[in-house]
Amino acid sequence: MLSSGRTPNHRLLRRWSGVAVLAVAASLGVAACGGDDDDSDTSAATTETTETTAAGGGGGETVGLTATDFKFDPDDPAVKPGEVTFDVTNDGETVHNLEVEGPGEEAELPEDLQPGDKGSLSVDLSEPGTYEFYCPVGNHKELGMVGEVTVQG
Ligand SMILES: [Cu+2]
Repeated sequence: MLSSGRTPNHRLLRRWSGVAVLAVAASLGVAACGGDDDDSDTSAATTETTETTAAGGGGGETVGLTATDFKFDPDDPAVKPGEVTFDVTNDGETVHNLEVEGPGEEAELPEDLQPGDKGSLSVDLSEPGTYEFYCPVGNHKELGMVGEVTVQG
């Protein structure tokens, strides 16, 4: 009776110790990440974490765009259909924004980007085709801040 009762108990203990090791490893990993964020500057790290989460949930792609005076780089990105997130960095010396003419809607950043600022704009590009994007500030579009995103079929 006693020995038949021991075996399951041992198995249970082993399982629990395995869980405990995993839990410790997980908390160490979290602690390490938190320390990094505190030390270095990082709005960039924080932003990336958020975006990764969002992209994973929606399954959409992320396009990195740099805005300068006066163009976007790249100006001809290609993506798969879906919810596309444009991460815009203003590397210019004046205010910029991003407006995307999607298939059913046009979208732009709620606030213009000051020099050095970054912004994220998500647009529903679930239909294949080519869609124009540009900077809606002043005459920046005429100055060359215009591009085309291709949604592959
Ligand atoms: Cu602009």
